[in-house]
Amino acid sequence: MVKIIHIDMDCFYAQVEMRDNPALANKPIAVGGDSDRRSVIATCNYQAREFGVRSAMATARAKQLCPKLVLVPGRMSVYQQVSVQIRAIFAQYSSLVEPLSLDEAYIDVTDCQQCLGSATLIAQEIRQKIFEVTGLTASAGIAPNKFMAKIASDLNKPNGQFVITPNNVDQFALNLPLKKIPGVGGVTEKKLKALGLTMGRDVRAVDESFMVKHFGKFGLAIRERCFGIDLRPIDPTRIRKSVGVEITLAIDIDTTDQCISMLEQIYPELLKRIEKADSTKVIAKQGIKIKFNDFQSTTVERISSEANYPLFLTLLDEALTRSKGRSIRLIGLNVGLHSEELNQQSTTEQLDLFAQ
Ligand code: DCP
Ligand code: MG
Repeated sequence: MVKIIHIDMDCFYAQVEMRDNPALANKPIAVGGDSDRRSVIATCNYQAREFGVRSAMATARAKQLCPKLVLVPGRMSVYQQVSVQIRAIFAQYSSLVEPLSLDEAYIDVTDCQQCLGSATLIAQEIRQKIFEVTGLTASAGIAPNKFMAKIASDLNKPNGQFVITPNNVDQFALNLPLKKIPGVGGVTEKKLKALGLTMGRDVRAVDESFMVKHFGKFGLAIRERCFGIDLRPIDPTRIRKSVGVEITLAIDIDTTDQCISMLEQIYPELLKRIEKADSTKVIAKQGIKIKFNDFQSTTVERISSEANYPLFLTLLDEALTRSKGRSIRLIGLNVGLHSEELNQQSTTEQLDLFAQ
């Protein structure tokens, strides 16, 4: 039986800032841009969350919700150092480690002999070591597959862990709120709800073709999850080769102007993600992706050494010539990063603007 641990640091950037400046520890804080009206926060500590402040929220809005919020500028190089430290700890338990971001990773401990082979005890020990080495707390999820481990790591946050045993998988999947499935954002959640689907058990009651009709291939993945199935293996070679932002639209759109207004919304987020991406790589190309209302996608790319906005507009024009009367349900922008390493995959994070 496969044993997966998902580790996720608690309010990561904020916790690092509190560690390094104890004066912040008892105040609601957020890490991110301040004054600029367009800036957003990266994350916030748990005190701030009590006021409803959240990751990716506009700073202005966060300040409204929590007027005493202390804004701290981010220090990416420090977060990167911590990330190296925690990855070194994961490596003591398994060679099958798949980092998802600086503060998060899957670890396959199926063959790990330490702690009598108990994944629960291994997770505890890893969290203990993280605390000893970095002074920071992490939470863990332990489950027979990736998606359940990821959901589980949130259930006893902060500084806790949650186990889903093989015996509990079925029950957990039946009672799973669909919005907890990684990849299901606000738009998909609303659409599921409109179809009468909110829990795992609801999806089990409809057949595959229904899910494909409404959600394309992703519908099949959702349905699998509702049966507790996730066959994706841990991929230790997965390294980001591109950085992207996608937005699934609440309502399909048709005109170039509507598309441009969407680009204006997601372009700043793309720039932010590029800034955070692996600084050892350089931009080699930029691309646009459009998904039409029949779920067909098209992409247009050009060689480029930056995320050039006017060039994105040109690429948009080119992509739209392929619409043949179809409306548009998703737009994405991305840049390809150049590196010597082989065998890489790209990831595009879903930006769900309507979820906030
Ligand atoms: N982050 C970001 N922008 C986002 C989300 C996250 O810059 N939209 C950064 C800041 C976070 C870090 O990535 O500290 C890790 O993201 P998580 O989603 O794990 O969030 P936190 O670790 O902050 O909080 P939690 O305790 O809920 O995991
Ligand atoms: Mg985290």
